[in-house]
Amino acid sequence: ADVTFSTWPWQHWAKERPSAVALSFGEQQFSWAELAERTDEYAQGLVEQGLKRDQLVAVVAPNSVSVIWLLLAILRAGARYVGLNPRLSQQELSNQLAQLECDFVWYPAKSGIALDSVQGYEPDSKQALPPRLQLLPPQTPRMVPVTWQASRAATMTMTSGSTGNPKAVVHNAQSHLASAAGLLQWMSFDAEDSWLLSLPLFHISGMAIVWRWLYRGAKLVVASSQGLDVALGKVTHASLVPTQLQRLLENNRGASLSLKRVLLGGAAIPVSLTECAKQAGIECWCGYGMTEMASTVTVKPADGSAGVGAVLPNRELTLKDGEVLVKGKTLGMGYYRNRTIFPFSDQEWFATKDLADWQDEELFIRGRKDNMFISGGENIQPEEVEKVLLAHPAVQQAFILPTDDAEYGQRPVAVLTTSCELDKTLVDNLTHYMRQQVMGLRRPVCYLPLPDHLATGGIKTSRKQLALWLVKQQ
Ligand code: 4YB
Repeated sequence: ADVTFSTWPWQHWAKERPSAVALSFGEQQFSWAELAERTDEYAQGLVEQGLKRDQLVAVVAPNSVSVIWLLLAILRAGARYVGLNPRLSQQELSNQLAQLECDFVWYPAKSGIALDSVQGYEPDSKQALPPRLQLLPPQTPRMVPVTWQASRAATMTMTSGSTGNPKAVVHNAQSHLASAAGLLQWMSFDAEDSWLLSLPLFHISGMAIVWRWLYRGAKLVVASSQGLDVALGKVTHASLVPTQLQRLLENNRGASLSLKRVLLGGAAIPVSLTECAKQAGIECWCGYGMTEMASTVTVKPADGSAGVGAVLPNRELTLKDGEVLVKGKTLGMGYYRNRTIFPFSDQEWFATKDLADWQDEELFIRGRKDNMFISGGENIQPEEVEKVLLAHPAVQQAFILPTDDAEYGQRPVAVLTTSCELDKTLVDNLTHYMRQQVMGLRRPVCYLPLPDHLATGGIKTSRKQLALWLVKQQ
């Protein structure tokens, strides 16, 4: 059965295992006792700066140890945490801050973020820049009177989907902990193990790492300036998106890794990738999940097939006309807009827009409903064609996008990253290969290299950005 906490999880562990290492950052280490004490201090520091219960703090930063202190201290103060991507343009950032009506903002001193200069943020205007918080110990220590309540709104996590404006998904501690508990029933993560904060805390995949750590009372490792590759050599667990694992295997050929387990997700996971990892001694788990469900929904140990396994405890999943519907204890409280939490439209099931089917008790994701397009009357599901491209030995990443065409309505274009230059020889080779693999209208009419600025934008390449870029190429 799931563990339930009668106090803040860190206080629980400070009592149970006070001297066990909770948090590690470069040479610095904090025990659970120290962690609980510091969290209280930072929470008092925030309260002294005016932070009140149920207020919202935006943290605009890459992962760091400060971001962990902020998350814990904000929760401890009874307030709410929202992480924003520090790579957003100033304009995007100001839009998100305004849309969320944040009460406070935090960003690191040397971040290059200069919110004061953002247009639309004039003093005294309705969209005034939220005051900047600092992470400081209190001047006059006294208790923060907020008590642990797992059902109160705790975090907001932005999700963009593939189209439209980003939405803020609200979760309470209960659903995060239910997500952690269910996953850890299947994937072992013991108190002696350590999970690297290998994905950004402003994305659900990073947020979920923190709650698994809090749930288990294990160790969280935050990468120091030496970077993720070095840190990966010192942990037992990590969460990675497929392209990260691919890069890791390329850079670290044969190097010894202490990694016991890697949880993969966020995008289609090529079988060739998990097979490669296996040869390097890394046990991969293939997951399928989403922000609204506090990360992983289905999972399996990698086994050479392209499925994403079965439904974890604390989640329910069904298919309706091929679309994945989900619900359960891990479903968030709703989307946040106008200082209000709007429960997901259909109270019962949340429609994911993902298309899938079952094969022998295992879920196979076929692609997103909203990515599908029509060429000469033929339905093209981009992900289906991408899978074939990814099976070609020279292809590392593949995106199929529609381009407008007078005769066919739309036609597929392939945008790729490849292990060698995408020159005429490779294009001819791919054209020949695709002719054997897929039927006429589904074959790409042209092959383009993925531009760098879109390949490294963050954790997921945005199809929307890619489509905008593609229009400019024609
Ligand atoms: C997929 C997909 C898959 C998601 N095949 N499409 O802790 C984890 O579960 C984790 C570990 C490592 C890396 C990522 C994760 C995640 O949480 C990923 C969750 C996520 O991507 N959330 S999202 O809101 O940003 O996007 C959700 C969408 O991503 C889904 O609706 C799918 O369309 C797609 N997706 N896993 C194919 N295995």
